[in-house]
Amino acid sequence: MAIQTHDELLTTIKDALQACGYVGELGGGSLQTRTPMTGEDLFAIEGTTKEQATEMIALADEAFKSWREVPAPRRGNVVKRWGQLLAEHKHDLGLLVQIEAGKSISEAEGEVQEMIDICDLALGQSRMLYGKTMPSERPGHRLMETWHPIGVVGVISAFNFPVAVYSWNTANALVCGDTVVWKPSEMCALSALGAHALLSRAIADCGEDQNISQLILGDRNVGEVLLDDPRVELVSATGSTRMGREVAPRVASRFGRYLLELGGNNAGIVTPSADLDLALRGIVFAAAGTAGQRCTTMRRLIVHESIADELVDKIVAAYKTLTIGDPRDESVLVGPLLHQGAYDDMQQALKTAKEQGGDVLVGGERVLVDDSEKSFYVQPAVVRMPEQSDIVHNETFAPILYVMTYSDFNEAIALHNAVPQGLSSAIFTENNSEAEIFLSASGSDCGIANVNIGTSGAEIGGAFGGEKETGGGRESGSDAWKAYMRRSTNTVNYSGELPLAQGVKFL
Ligand code: UN1
Repeated sequence: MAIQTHDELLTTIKDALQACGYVGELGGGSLQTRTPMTGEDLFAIEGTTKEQATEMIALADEAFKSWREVPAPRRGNVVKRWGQLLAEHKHDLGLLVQIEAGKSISEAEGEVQEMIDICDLALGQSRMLYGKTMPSERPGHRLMETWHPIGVVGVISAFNFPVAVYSWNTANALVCGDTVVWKPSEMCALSALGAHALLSRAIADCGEDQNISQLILGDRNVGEVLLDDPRVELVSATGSTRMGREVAPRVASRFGRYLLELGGNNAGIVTPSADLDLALRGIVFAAAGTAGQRCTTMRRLIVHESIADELVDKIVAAYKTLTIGDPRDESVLVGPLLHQGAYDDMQQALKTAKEQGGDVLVGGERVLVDDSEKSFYVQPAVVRMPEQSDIVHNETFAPILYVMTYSDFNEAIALHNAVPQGLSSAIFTENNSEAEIFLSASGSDCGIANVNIGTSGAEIGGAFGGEKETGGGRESGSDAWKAYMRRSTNTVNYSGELPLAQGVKFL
């Protein structure tokens, strides 16, 4: 998209939403949307009240009663169709993501591609909701497990991946026979309208019940309805650790299930044998890409002291070539931060880092784009830190890469694991045993551990999520579907006798 006037931008949004199949009003509502690209307000759309949200849960709960009876491969047709529509409207939805999250068009469309990919995976999964059969200890008995839908799944998603993470949850939940009530970030309500409209079309095209998919728009207050309503069997929430601390006990107190994908503080270790040019590219994309606003962003670099100066010089030089600006300009690699709050957090973290002995090697300063005071662009920062400091234990959702050095490999692993979060991790090495140790039980303690690629940009085929304060949940591929189902263990006796297990005698 070329850089346009504000009015042209509004027209682009209307056209993209219309192309996705959104037929509602844009304007006159209470939920103000805006774009971080210019900091300007967009449309004020209709928000959802708590009463309406509760009604949506009721509708989804009612729809569940028949959706769970629909054969899973037929449920798969809905996500198949959704994937087709997403492919057709990749650019339309990508534009909305770009406008609200400030991503380059390549990254924004990449996000929609993640949606298409998970639809493919979930379609296949709809024929593979496998349960096990185990040998029974009793003659003439069959022991097995079957998987059943659980009910309404509440999905709470964040601004930085406004549609992809929603689709990981939704595609899996739908084929598993659950219904979905989605509360997206209020920062990305327009992208949500587009993604939701495409799913509504897919449901209509397949002749299924529209009530299996519901959309709640608004701030955290309205989202809280999902935490407390006992009809919401699973709450899948993506966001800060602070949010997770609130979600988990509230949902647990009513014995609901939760799936959390919270903060990361992802590190890369670079060992003396590493291919430094490859490491450089992996590090710069992971640390500065998406303006440091991925939960998988690389925030810490732990480099062997013998190569630290060489690698750091290369990183600083590469950072100086990064194009920062309005992401509608296709030569731009680093777009805006979400808002002033994100910018202030970054400045505060840099100040603290300096107080704790940090040396800012590049970046941190604001970049004015079009002389606008309303948007917040920054030069991504690299900060050389002493081995021990508190600030590196915190996740700041901005492009700051803290660099530390090590001399002994075990020390590198200890530094790596010394933070409360545990999402993603990487090692750059050509030494096989270092790579294997990093992936072993005494290596990285994260949910994702990579060799010779950065910490971000995971494919949907693997399970996505992390340990410790990241919350322990797993979404997306592998066997993550099991979180959206309940397991039933079944013993069938066809012996005509009634032998008891463990050889117990009775009557
Ligand atoms: C997120 O930032 O919440 O691995 C999700 C990645 C993307 C998903 C990030 N596939 O960076």
